[in-house]
Amino acid sequence: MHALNKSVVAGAIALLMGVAWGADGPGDAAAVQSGAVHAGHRMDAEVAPAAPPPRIPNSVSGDILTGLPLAEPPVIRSRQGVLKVELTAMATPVRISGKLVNARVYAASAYGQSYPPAFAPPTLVVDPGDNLQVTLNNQLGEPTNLHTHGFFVSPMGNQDNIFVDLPSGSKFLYSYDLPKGISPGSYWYHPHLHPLVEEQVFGGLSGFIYVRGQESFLPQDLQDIKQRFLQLKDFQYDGGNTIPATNIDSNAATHRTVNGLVQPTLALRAGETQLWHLGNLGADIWYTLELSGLSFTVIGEDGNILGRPWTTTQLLMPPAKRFDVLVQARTPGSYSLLTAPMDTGPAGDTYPLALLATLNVTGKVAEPTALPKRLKGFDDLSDAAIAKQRVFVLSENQNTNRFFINHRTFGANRVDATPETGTVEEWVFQNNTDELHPIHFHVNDIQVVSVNGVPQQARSLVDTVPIPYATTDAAGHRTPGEVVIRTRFSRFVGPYVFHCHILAHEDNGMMSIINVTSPGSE
Ligand SMILES: [Cu+2]
Repeated sequence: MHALNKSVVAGAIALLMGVAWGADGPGDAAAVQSGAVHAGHRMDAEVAPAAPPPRIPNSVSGDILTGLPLAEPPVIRSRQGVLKVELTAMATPVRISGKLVNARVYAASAYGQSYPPAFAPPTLVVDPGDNLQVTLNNQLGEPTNLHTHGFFVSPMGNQDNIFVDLPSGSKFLYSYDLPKGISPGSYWYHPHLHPLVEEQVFGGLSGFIYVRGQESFLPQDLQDIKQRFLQLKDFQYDGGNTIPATNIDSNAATHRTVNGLVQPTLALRAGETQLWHLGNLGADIWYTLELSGLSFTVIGEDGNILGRPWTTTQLLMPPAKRFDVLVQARTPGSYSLLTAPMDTGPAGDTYPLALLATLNVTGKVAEPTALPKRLKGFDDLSDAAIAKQRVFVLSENQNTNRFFINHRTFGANRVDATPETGTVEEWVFQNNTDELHPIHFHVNDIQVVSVNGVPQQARSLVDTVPIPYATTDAAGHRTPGEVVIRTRFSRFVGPYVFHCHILAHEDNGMMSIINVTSPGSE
């Protein structure tokens, strides 16, 4: 439990409503909520572009270097419709922003080139319809496997099968057949072997996958837009300079990194537009991104192109969330990419303000290009016939550190639902705990229908959605947080999971298996 700050908690709820799911005028709502959460440090950068970076409450050790130029993780691209790469998971010392720590990370090799083990491993870039072949070489000293987060592929065999259990010292070939219709956007890879997921991702095992094609939805003069992949991950280390693998405290002081660097610098020309692929690729903690009042124009979420872009000055990113955003500035100066103070509920974490990176806008004042108003439609399930409604209640026991869906922890041999292909179901999530839980759905993305009874106008499908925590009114009446989602079980059969993506919660029980069958089959 952590001290309850009512105003901040109220702000966090408002933030969720306004930023993540605002039905109308998300830009305005976000601006208002931004002020509500932490009135005082939000500033209008167009007026005061050279405001000094905020004071950083996290202690930064002397041997961690800050202010380095942002490095981009190497990119490995598919060739003639195939990408072949070997990822070696290993426990090894790596430098994170100059600091040598014992981490658990991927090295890679592809097309005769090798990529050293790194906290920010290579980005795998493919096209819709490609075949992605990943040989996972496990040198971790414990079992692991691989999940391609957000992929619309089969959950069986050697595709996105999180039931693979690869012993240390062995290799496994994954071969993912991407549908031609998979949405361009940001996906990611990470281990998914229960119950070792938190320690392996926290150790550094996560990287981006990018499906090309977002540019085709942008106007002609943005076809050659500069793109950046920004991996948001944090690290802690013990007295032996080792990232902890047990008793990880997501609420402890931590070092937030961008592409494995603490507070790097990056540049943008005044008037230029850049496309940033932002991913919270860490294990447990959240980000509330701001850029000194500059706007993020969101064109993609969780690997989905939006119907229409939306603009906000604040982006809430639970673990696993990806946003593809256009960034532009007209006035030169120094801007701070930061995560604003937030908490995840009375039983959750409290995060202080932290500077993530400094954006230097160079050149002379220049008007940026106009951004598109429309992008692409999506499979809107608002009027779909609902084959079945299911209710999932989230609860937890703080004393035993166990987390439940419908009062049960994960059962590796238990199937909790058997939807049929070709149907749409409506699922009600009721959060009876005192903290947020971001629920992630494998294989089939979902549409958010309502949040705490308020209907939502979806911008796209998503694969991760935060479920608000329970509230108690003055009379002591407790109301669970509630999110209603819909999902279409389009074509892939087989068992897969949905779970909380705070990986400590997943490892401690908050995960459930569903088995999709085709009608008439057993
Ligand atoms: Cu959770």
